Amino acid sequence: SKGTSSLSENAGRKLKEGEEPLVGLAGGDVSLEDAPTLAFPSISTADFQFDLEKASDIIVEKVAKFVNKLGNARLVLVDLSHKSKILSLVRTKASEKNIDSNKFFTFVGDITRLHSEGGLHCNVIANAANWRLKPGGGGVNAAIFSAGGQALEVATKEQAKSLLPGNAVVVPLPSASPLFCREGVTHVIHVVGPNMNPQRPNCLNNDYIKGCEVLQEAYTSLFEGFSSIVR
Ligand code: AR6
Repeated sequence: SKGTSSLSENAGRKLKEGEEPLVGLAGGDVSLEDAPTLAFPSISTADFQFDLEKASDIIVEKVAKFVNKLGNARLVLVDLSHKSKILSLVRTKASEKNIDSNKFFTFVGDITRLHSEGGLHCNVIANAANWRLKPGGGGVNAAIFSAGGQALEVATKEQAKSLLPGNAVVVPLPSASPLFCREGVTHVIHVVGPNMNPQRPNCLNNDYIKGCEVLQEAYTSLFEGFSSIVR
């Protein structure tokens, strides 16, 4: 599948020369790789056509706000290609803000195959969903519902029937789901972002005052949802 051939390039996250593995207070080894990790796609910036500069500002602002409230948990922005514009914008802006790169980093790969193909264990993944919380439709939503199987569809319906833009819903994943067995994903968080695509419902017609507000709310809901799992 797309983009996965290059996963090995950033999959290892080996300790740098001289860097010591973290040792937990309880006496056991607490390696960074076992830290609770949320992998999330850039909400609204593909099918929903949201401006990339504005979206990258919001991602970095919200990550900066939340990353230190999450204990040892990590946040990872994922996209399919090394050429991803949003990943490079966010990387640049995150390093300008001196965000701890152990706690927040970008990763290239299919969000439904991060563990099996990328060697990155993420116990929670976010979905850029549609307001009906329906499978299919393309993009990361189609990929996650397809990888999650019937179990994800059923579990999603138990949590919510629909979702307004700016909101998120946490879905515990049944162990029957292939995403659980194969990738070790225990929760999917569906997020609905602002839509600037006239072909899709609830189009904001380039109203970026409203659009930025809604995208900020979407990331706040996402990170608060993740934090409710981690706690
Ligand atoms: N793994 C990682 N990232 C991905 C993957 C994947 N498998 N697939 C796409 N991306 P989009 P939106 C990236 O269009 O703009 C759906 O049809 C992609 O490159 O999935 O919020 C829903 O049903 C981009 O960076 O979401 C909604 O109707 C990011 O994920 C609508 O699209 C988001 O792209 C939502 O549109």
